[in-house]
Formats: sequence, structure tokens, C-alpha cells
Amino acid sequence: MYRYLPIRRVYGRQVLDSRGNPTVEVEVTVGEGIVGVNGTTGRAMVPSGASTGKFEAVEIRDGNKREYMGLSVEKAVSNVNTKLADAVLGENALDQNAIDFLLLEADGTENKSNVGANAMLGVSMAVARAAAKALKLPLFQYIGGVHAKRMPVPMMNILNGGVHANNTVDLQEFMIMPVGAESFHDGLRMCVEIYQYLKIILKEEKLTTSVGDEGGFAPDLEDSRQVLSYIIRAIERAGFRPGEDITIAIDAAASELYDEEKEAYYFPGETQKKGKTILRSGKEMVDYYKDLAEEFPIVSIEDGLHEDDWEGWKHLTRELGTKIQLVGDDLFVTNIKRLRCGIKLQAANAILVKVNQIGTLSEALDAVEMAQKAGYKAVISHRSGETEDSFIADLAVASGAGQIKTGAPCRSDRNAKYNQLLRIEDYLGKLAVYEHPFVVM
Ligand code: 2PG
Ligand code: MG
Repeated sequence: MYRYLPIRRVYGRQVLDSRGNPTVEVEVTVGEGIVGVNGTTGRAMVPSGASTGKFEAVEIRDGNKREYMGLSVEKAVSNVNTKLADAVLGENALDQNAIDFLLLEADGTENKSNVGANAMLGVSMAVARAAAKALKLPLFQYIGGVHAKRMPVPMMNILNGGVHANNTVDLQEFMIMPVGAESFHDGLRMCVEIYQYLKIILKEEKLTTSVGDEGGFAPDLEDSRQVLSYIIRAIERAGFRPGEDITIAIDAAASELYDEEKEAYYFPGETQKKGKTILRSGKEMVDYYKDLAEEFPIVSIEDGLHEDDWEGWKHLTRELGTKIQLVGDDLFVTNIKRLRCGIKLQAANAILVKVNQIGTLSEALDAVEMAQKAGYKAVISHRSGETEDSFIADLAVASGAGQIKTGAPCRSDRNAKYNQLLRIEDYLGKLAVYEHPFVVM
């Protein structure tokens, strides 16, 4: 078929994300002939974080307070339509690495602050979509090739706290992982049932069942122990065995809790509930996780410590790394330079991969590859501000990462990913692989 598939049109526009904030959408048309008549168009939408790591690639926002509270992205959209379009028009859409390299060159900065990682990512993902569509291949197969068949185990967020919710839960995400399931769809069903039982239990306890940014419930609870005991109740009520069928993952998002002046982690919710100041040092945080992991079947802790604390991360990894997956999100920001540093120091043993933290598809795939080579796990992840774009579902299967974090089974921006994974699993049929992610850990 094609060896050269020219990019004929690159067009950006401003649309809305799941929080009602503006974001970048890009359409890329590829193929011979007259654009609009016989070209193929791929479209992509860019997600956005709230607990953003300070080392992430820069998302450009206009800052004009009279529009969308300063959050409009017209500048980034205009960069798509001018600088980035100029860089890739006429280039071969089938050469994703080269396209992403041209985007990096057009930006020219280390942190993508010139054209914006949000502008670059929209183009990068839309090129991949257009190329896949032109070749009539599912996106996951186009990106992942003939070997792509491993379905991810969901790391499903069912209870939100931190900056994702307006409650007293200090740790950002409490997630369930259906490690005992037979297949992806079976695992998804188990998680959904637990989510529904959690809702029933919260209602019975007269607690709110309103949800946070990622669709997980956001009640005012005392502390992490109480959150975890509610989750255990929900797992059991749904008829599953905690620790066997279902294990628990946490994203502490500790950079958000860290108080630089006090050099300690401040727990505002727990402080409010208990009526006394709750501060934990780095060492105390490690002990805190140890205690929680002894009491509850916790298999994964993300951002247990803040993004600058390499020494603390080494200690955390020494103490817990043989038993628990320790995921660097703000620590690594999907950046191979930071990941390489972590691997050398033996800090963490897994990376969270968020495409918009780094700005191009190729760089995100580089991060997964480096992690896998070093024996680190990779978890493909959404952002708290999402869209109906399900790109990361395909990426999870394409990369063989084996785990995906994409929120609660509530709100279509989250279910778009689960539904796309159901489609991929259906398409793969008997060839789909679903495995416990930690069998070789
Ligand atoms: C995280 C993410 C996604 P945000 O911290 O892992 O859950 O949140 O997109 O707000 O950074
Ligand atoms: Mg995180």
C-alpha cells in the first residue's frame, strides 16, 4: 500500500475538556489527492492535569482572565495552525518518529514552552490516528505492531481526594485492581460492581455519593484507614476476595501535600477531622505506607513522596520495593532523563505514563521502553481533565504496559477508555492476553 503518506492538512481548534476547561483538538489529513475529497482525517484531543508535576512539559494557556478564567488555549491552537503545521506539512505520516522529531525541532526548548506541549501532543496523536486510519488498521495495532495483544489490568479509581475533590480525603486516589479476573471485560465488570456497592454503602452511612474529577466518590472521611475499610466492605459485599480477586492501589500525589517550609507532608483533611495538626516527615510517610500495606492488600503506591526527594524515594524503594509497585508520576513525568536517573538510583520500580506530560507519542513510547528494559513496570494513565478521546486505551494495548489508570466507571470521558478497551478485546478475540501485572515481580 503506502510507503509515503503525505500530511496534507493540520488544523487545530479549541474545545472543552471534562472540567469545562478549554483544550486543544487537532485534525490531520493525510493522503494523495485533493484534501477533503480523498484524504483521510485523524482527530485527537489533549488532556490536562490538576496535580501537575513541576517537571512536566509546559501546557500553554492564554492567561487572559476575561476568557475562561485565563485558561483558554488560543495561542496553542494558533501554534498548531502555523508553526507546527509548517513543520510537518508534506512530511510522511507513516514515520511517527520523524514527525515527532520535527515537532520537537519546531519548539526548540527542553520543556516545550515555545509552542506548548498541548499543541505538540494534539498534532502527534492526530498524525498517528490519520496514518492508522489510512492503512485501515486499528490504532493499537498501528502503534504496537503484530505483537500487540496484551490487555491492561485496570487500576480503577473509585474514591477521590486531594486536589481532585472537595472533601477531607488527603490522598488523591484510591483504586482497585481486578488481578484475579480471567479477562479484561471480566475485570471491568468486577470493578464496576464494587463501585456500585460502594455507592450503596456510602448511602447507607448517609455519606455523599457525589463524585470527584475522575468519577470516584468523594465523601468526607476521617483518614486513609477509613477509606480503605469502606473499599474492603464494598469488595466483600460484591462477593470478591480482597487481596486475591481484587487488590488496592493508591496515588498519594504527595507533591501536593508537601510543605517546603515545614519540610513535611501536611494532611489538611485529617487535621480538620481530628482537630489536631497532622504533619508527617518523609520517613514517617514510609512507615505510614508500611502500616497501611500490612493492614490492607495494597499492591501499588504512586507518588508516595514528593517530586524532588530522590533520597526519600531510594529509602521508600528499599523499604517497600520488593513487595509493592512504587510508581513515579510527578517524579518521572514520562521523561526518560528523569526515569534514567531513577533507574540508576533504584528509586521507584514503575513509571506512570501520561502523554501530555512529555508532549509527543514517540517520547511516551520511549519511556515505556526504557522502563521495561530496566525491569520497571509502566502504567498508562489519563489526566484528571480528560476528553472523549480514547487514545490511551489503544496506547495501553500497543505498548504492552499491562496496566491502565483511567478513573471510575462514571462520566463518559472515563468510560470512553474502558469502552474502547472492550472493543479492542472483542476484536482480538481469543488472542487477547490478560495477566496479573505482578507475576514476575
Ligand atoms: C495523577 C493524575 C491522574 P492529574 O496524579 O496521576 O489521575 O492526576 O491529571 O491531576 O495530574
Ligand atoms: Mg499521580
